Amino acid sequence: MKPVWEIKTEADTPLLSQIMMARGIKEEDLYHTLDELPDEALLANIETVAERIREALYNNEPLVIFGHDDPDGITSTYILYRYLNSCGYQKHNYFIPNRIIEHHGIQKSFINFVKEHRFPLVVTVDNGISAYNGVEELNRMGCEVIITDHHLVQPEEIPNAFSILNPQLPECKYPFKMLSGVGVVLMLIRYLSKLLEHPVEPALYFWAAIGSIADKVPMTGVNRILVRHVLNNWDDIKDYTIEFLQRNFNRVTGLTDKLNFMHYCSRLIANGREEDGKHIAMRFLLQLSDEKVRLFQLLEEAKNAWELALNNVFKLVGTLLEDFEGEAFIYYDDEDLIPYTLLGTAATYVVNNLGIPAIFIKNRHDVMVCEGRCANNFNMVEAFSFAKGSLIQFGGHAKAAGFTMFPDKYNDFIELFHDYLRHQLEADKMDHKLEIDAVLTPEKLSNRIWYELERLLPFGQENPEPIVLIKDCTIRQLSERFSIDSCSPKITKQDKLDIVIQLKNPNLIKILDYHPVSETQTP
Ligand SMILES: [Mn+2]
Repeated sequence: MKPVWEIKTEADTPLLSQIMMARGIKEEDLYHTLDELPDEALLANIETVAERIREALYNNEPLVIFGHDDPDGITSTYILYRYLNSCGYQKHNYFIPNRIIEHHGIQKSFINFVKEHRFPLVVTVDNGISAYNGVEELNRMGCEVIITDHHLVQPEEIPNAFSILNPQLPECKYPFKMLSGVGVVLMLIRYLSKLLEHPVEPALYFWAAIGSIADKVPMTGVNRILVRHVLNNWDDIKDYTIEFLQRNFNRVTGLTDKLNFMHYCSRLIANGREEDGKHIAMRFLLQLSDEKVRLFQLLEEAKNAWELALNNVFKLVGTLLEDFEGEAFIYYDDEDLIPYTLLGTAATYVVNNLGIPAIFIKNRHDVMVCEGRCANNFNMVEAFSFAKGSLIQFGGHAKAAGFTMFPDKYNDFIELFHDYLRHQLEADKMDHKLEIDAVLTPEKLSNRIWYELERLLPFGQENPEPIVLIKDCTIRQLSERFSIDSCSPKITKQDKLDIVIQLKNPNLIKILDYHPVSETQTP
């Protein structure tokens, strides 16, 4: 279905002001600083959580941070671990579960780890809110559990934890709900720093920004303030790992370079799963000796292998999408073509290309696992919740969620999912709108325009890269100035068209849609 173009701007003003007008961004929105962050005390239970951690510190009581093996989970674990280090505490440990070996959340290996080391206290980061059974088991062993998480709360299955820190809790008054896992941990650390009168190192903001970017949280509100704070105070960050990594990266000067470097960091720590709660990225981050070089090489190799696997998945999904028509994309990987850890990425690829909800299902051990992704016009958690009668466990965010299910429930699930989809489609008819931020003539195009827009950085969810209508233009004109992503083969290079592009970086654009010149209606 062809989208309807919605031009929300007045042409003939500078590009930046066109975009700001279209998005309702005011000048002052671009200048918020840490001083304007909401008071962390507004997070429900933060006092209970912080006091319990202080008690552990003062009594030199062992505790273990239970993380998650993605960049959000790694940075969450790392900044809390490092903050406790900086307080002079020595009884803290960490455990990063391995999703290749075990299902998501608190599983046998972690229970055994806690049993073996007799930890009286667990702090989960970036997970835990759906670990009802895991928390029960830890409680039975006499272990107290503090949950810090940012995933959606299922009110009928809230774990019996000692306390829970999650902006998604219904009783939570914190005004910004879309923090990443590491964002929640950072707010806890900021609160602790007042309680303990011990400062937060600037580098912790850098790692919190890395986790937030990687987790694709909306780049608005608190998240935007965090990332902008890091970009604007780059030189104040003293961090051995960042200096080490910058030596292995191109020169970092402008804002765009800095963000590219941050994306690189997040990709680097996206790999490194090991067994028994260890993780190469965690070991790399914590390592100060020469061993750091070797761990870095291991991470680089893992990153390269991962990028290769990713490309293969994109190729595969690309062929699946050729000539696909439908309101949702459901794929059962019965031939085991997509690694489990790339299911979510495969689904994201579909959403980016077709704009429809996508779910990828495959067998894993003795159950089926699924990752679902969607755009703003759908809610994946709600869809799974609708079908929960056929699921073992589900959780996540509106736009990114997952579940496990017994294989004999597959048909039931598919039927329920379709029911939900049909309701949803009837409810809002999913009108396809393409919101255009600015209108330009081809003469105004150059690689420099990106830099005029750097004040809008970082781009991300809810602050996407600018979408610009280029009037009366040929593909040839565009390709003289930019590399072009996903150019439809049906367009000939010389035809005069009105083309909607998205600026992806200084030299790369993506073509989103086009009309013959006569068909575009302008306000
Ligand atoms: Mn997360």
